[in-house]
Formats: sequence, C-alpha cells, structure tokens
Amino acid sequence: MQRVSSLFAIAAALVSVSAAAQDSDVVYFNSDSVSAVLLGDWGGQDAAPYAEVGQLATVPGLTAVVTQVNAQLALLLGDNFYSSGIHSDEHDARFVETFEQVYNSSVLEAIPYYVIAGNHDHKGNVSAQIAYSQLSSRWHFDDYYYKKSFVFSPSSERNMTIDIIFIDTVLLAGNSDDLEDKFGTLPGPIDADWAETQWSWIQASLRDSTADYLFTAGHYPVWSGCSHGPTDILVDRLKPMLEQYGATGHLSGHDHCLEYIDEGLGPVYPLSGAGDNCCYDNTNADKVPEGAMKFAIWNDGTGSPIEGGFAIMTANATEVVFEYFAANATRLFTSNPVKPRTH
Ligand SMILES: *[C@@H]1O[C@H](CO)[C@@H](O)[C@H](O)[C@H]1NC(C)=O
Ligand SMILES: *[C@@H]1O[C@H](CO)[C@@H](O)[C@H](O)[C@H]1NC(C)=O
Ligand SMILES: *[C@@H]1O[C@H](CO)[C@@H](O)[C@H](O)[C@H]1NC(C)=O
Ligand SMILES: *[C@@H]1O[C@H](CO)[C@@H](O)[C@H](O)[C@H]1NC(C)=O
Ligand SMILES: *[C@H]1O[C@@H](CO)[C@H](O)[C@@H](O)[C@@H]1NC(C)=O
Repeated sequence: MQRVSSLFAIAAALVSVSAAAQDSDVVYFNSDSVSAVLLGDWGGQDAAPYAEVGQLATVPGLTAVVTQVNAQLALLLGDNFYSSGIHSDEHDARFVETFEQVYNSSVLEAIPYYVIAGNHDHKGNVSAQIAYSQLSSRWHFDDYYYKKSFVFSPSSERNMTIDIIFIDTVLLAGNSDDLEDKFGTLPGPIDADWAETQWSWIQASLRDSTADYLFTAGHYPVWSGCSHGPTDILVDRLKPMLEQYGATGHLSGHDHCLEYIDEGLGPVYPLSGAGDNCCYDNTNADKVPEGAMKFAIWNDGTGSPIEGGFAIMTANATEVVFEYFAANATRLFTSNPVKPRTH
C-alpha cells in the first residue's frame, strides 16, 4: 500500500511541474488590514451527495463571520476531499459538489481560496487539485508547495506584507492513512529526496522573507493535544526554523479540533481542523509544552463541545489576532495580539 501510494505520488509530481498554475505570487488588497478564514478538514464525503452534513452546517456561520469581519481570502488547510482525494482529473465532479456548490453564498463566492493537500488528498490525485486552479477563479493551488505574499496598505505611505509559505506536510512526514492505526506515529516521507528538496526550499523561503508577518501553512500541526498529537518531524525540523527566522507562526489542521498554542518562544500555532466535524479526543494534551495551550475545543471525555468550526486571522499595522468560531458563528476565543516581525 505504501509503495503503491509512493509511486502514485512520484508520477503525480512529474505531472504537476507542467500543470503548475500561472498565478501571481503577490496578491494586493487595497485595505488597511487583511482578514483570512482558516478552514481545515472540510472535504465532504466520497458518496452522493458529496457534501457532508457537518460541512454544510458551517456555511451559514462562515457566511455571517466573513461578512462581519470583511474577510478577503480563505486558507484551505487540507483534507479537501474525503476520504481518498480526487479519483480522476481536474474535471472531477467533486470540485463542484464538495467545493463550488457548498461555499456558494455570495460572500463566500467573492473571495479567493488558497489550498494545500492533506493526508486524505494524497490517497488520490493531488495533481488534479493543482490543475483545477486553471478551471476555477476561486481555487488557487499553484503546486504541492508554494509561496504567496499578501500585501495591504495601512496608510497611503506604507504597505505591509504577510508571507505565507504553503507546505506539503504529508510529503515531509508521511501519510497517516497508510498506518494501521491512523493516530499512530507517521511513517516518514513518501519520497526522501523530494522531502529534502522541500525542506531546502522551506528554509530558504523563511530565511529570505522580509515580510511583516511570516507563516508556514500545512495540513499537519507542529503541536496538537488531540488524537493525532504533535507531528514529531515538524517539532524536530520546522519549529527550530520558525524560531531561527523569526516567523510569526505555523497554521494547520488535521486534528478535528480547534486549538491555539503559544509557547512564548515567538511562533504561535493556530490549528483549525473542524471544517467538517468536531471533536477528536484530547488524548495528547500532555504532549504539548506546559502552559502553551491557550485555547482548545476538543472532546475531554464529556462529548464534543461543537459540531464544527473555523478561525479568522486578522493582520493590521500593529498586530495579528486569531479568532475562533463555532459553526453557528458563536465566537469561542480571541488570541492575544502578535506583533509584526522586526527586521
Ligand atoms: C448552493 O448550491 C446548492 C446545491 O446546488 C443549492 O441548493 C443552493 O441553492 C446554492 N445556494 C446559493 C446561495 O446559490
Ligand atoms: C491526475 O490529474 C492530472 C492533472 O489533471 C491528469 O493529467 C492525470 O491524468 C490524472 N491522473 C489520473 C490517474 O487520473
Ligand atoms: C502599495 O502597493 C500597491 C500595489 O502594488 C501600489 O500601487 C502602491 O503604490 C504601494 N504603496 C506604497 C506606499 O508603496
Ligand atoms: C452555537 O454553538 C455553540 C457551540 O456549539 C452553542 O453553545 C450555542 O448554544 C449555539 N448557539 C445557537 C444560537 O445555536
Ligand atoms: C489593529 O489596529 C489597532 C490600532 O488601530 C487596533 O486597536 C486593533 O484593534 C487592530 N487589530 C485588529 C486585529 O484589527
């Protein structure tokens, strides 16, 4: 199984080079702040009607909050198509049935979505998801890993930049769906050379960024206290880079929970993995550094506190703040402000 999926991934990589969307790497918002939806683990189901009850339940809340905060974009943090990704090519009906026709209120149709793949996506054709960028004006997925600079204007004299380094954590750490116990230890990179190529690119991208706010965004978290827990290879290799280069944080999904983790070392770790259902158990709570878990919506044995949810990240001239919402738009938490980088 491991071998089959590796070969599929390598063949897909060759396709993706030629299929990479010609999308601008700098996106300008003529506004004094930028608000982005963080939505993970939203991907419907692979049988008719292809959308899922919990996924559909978040749409009115997303619509209300996007309207209220004037969100200008969304980050889709992986597991876009349950439960085994896209089975054919970029014309697959799932793109319409699980994405276009679900997030179809007028405000949700008006914003761009920046996409990365999760473990479930890697069981199918990720190249098809990348190629779909050429068919949809809303769907932006340039390559397995890519960088975007989001620029805004706090004043007429000054622009500020949010760099987001979109990374493919499944290529780096392996696929949890290849395990007998999906909550077990990840098997390691799908292809070791391809992983090292990505690591070099991540390091160079972080090192070279002069942005005011700098994030990596990937499906797997660095820290999490829910069923999947921390991702060891990201704790070992990504976290030191984020600290070394003064990154603002790592945005993730994967665990079907909402979490906000801040060790006080610089980078913060917002996790938004409840786009379809919530909540996994808090079985790995003790693996997160003591005192770092500032907010968590999870199942502590008394049941799931919410059915689904999402987060909003808002950056302006002086700070970036993370707000968390239940599917019905009830605000659950607002983080402390995080300052821009100094460089
Ligand atoms: C969204 O798509 C669904 C499924 O086709 C449809 O039932 C619904 O009316 C659409 N909503 C809007 C606001 O267009
Ligand atoms: C995967 O998607 C790519 C891009 O759309 C396509 O060229 C390729 O044929 C697809 N592979 C399969 C097995 O459908
Ligand atoms: C900010 O960026 C926009 C878009 O590129 C540009 O038109 C504007 O002149 C820039 N403003 C400043 C102060 O650099
Ligand atoms: C919204 O969801 C929250 C969390 O599930 C719940 O506590 C609250 O009662 C809900 N509010 C409404 C108006 O349904
Ligand atoms: C950023 O700007 C400052 C100063 O105007 C406000 O006080 C903050 O509320 C605002 N923060 C956010 C997240 O919008």
